[in-house]
Amino acid sequence: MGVQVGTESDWEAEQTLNELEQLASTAGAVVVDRVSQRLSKPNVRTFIGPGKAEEIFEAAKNAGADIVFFDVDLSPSQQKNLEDIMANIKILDRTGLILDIFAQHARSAEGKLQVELAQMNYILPRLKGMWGHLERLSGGIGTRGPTRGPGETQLESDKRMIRKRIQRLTSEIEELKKNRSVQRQRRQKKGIFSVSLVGYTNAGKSTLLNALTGADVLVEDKLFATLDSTTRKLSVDHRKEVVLSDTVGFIKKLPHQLVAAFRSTLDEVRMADLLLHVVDAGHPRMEGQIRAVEDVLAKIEAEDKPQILVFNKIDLLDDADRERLKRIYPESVLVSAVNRTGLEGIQEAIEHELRKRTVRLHLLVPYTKGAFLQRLYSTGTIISETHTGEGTELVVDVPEGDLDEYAQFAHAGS
Ligand SMILES: Nc1nc2c(ncn2[C@@H]2O[C@H](COP(=O)(O)OP(=O)(O)OP(=O)(O)O)[C@@H](O)[C@H]2O)c(=O)[nH]1
Ligand SMILES: [Mg+2]
Repeated sequence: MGVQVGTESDWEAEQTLNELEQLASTAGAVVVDRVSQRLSKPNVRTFIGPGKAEEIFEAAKNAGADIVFFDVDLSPSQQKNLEDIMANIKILDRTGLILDIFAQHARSAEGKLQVELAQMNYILPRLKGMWGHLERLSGGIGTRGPTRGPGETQLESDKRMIRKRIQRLTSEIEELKKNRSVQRQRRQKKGIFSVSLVGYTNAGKSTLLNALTGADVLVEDKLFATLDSTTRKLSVDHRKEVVLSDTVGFIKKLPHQLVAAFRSTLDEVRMADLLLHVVDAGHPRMEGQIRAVEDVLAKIEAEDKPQILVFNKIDLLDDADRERLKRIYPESVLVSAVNRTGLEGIQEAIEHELRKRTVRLHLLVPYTKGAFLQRLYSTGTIISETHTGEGTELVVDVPEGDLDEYAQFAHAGS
């Protein structure tokens, strides 16, 4: 069930419904029918109009459907009201569906904890609806008054249990997060430069990690194939060690429960020195996907990181499309991760980024080393310069990569 709210175009609505269908089949469902409705504003009780809900119920029954997926976020009461209308049919909203996929794909201990935390936070406000069902089934009259029915007592104790579980999960995740940040600090201390792959789900991040580093991360034509981060060494032409990390993909309206629960995984992105934003250049909603990724980056406070835009899957484009991309995004790199073409462009872009990093040095250059001084003028930025009896004393910002060369002239007093 797709809903076009406000000014969303038919094309846009069609594309988002396609994405919902892809999410549904990734979760293991077989889609038998698609319906959409245009709304100026959502109905408070049922989101879509109640008449439309009846209509969908009929269609779903006739098609033998078990579930109706809604491409919006339903409030707990809207979900319950819809379930009341559509007896024996499960109602799942976009967030519920994405959570289900995450639950199926979580492999690592940390991933599983994070998914469960997100699920618990999703379920908590929805418990009432679940118990409401049972109450009405088991009698009805009299259970709704000021006296507490058995369902309500059960509800209270379930809520307590879930809250406890949430606390427990939060502290276990916190524990793992500490380990992760120790590892990260070790890398930082060693001066390792860390690059993170980010991008819309299915853009080809894992394929690119594999192509660039020889890693063996699972690649699938499925949404959210990767949930855990993998970090591998990347060889670039620079004295600094560089690592590349792959992690969970983003999606339009990534559920906030997941963003919150995946904080520690997403820290990898937040702490990176450079982001490679991988884009599926062959996707019809490419621009919308770029925006969605930027939205998520803003949510995790990583929007100001240095970023290289990498257009992947260019094997699916013709020459005109490629030229158009280059024109609109002149700073970008065009690659095909499966065909391993254009990868040197990524290496160069990373090297370029590394060269931009400078360190401030205090040097004393003897007058006999005129050529060296010339080189300093051309590659470094002179902050101050004085001529002394022993030579030229300089404070200068030089590229990190050239550090070794200058070591011999380090000023004794610095
Ligand atoms: N044609 C084409 N397909 C590609 C290319 N790179 C990746 N793919 C395909 O795109 C699909 C997704 O690739 P992944 O590497 O799993 O994408 P991902 O970004 O890691 O996706 P998630 O982990 O699910 O978020 C797979 O079917 C890949 O084979 C490419 O350069 N060209
Ligand atoms: Mg992946």
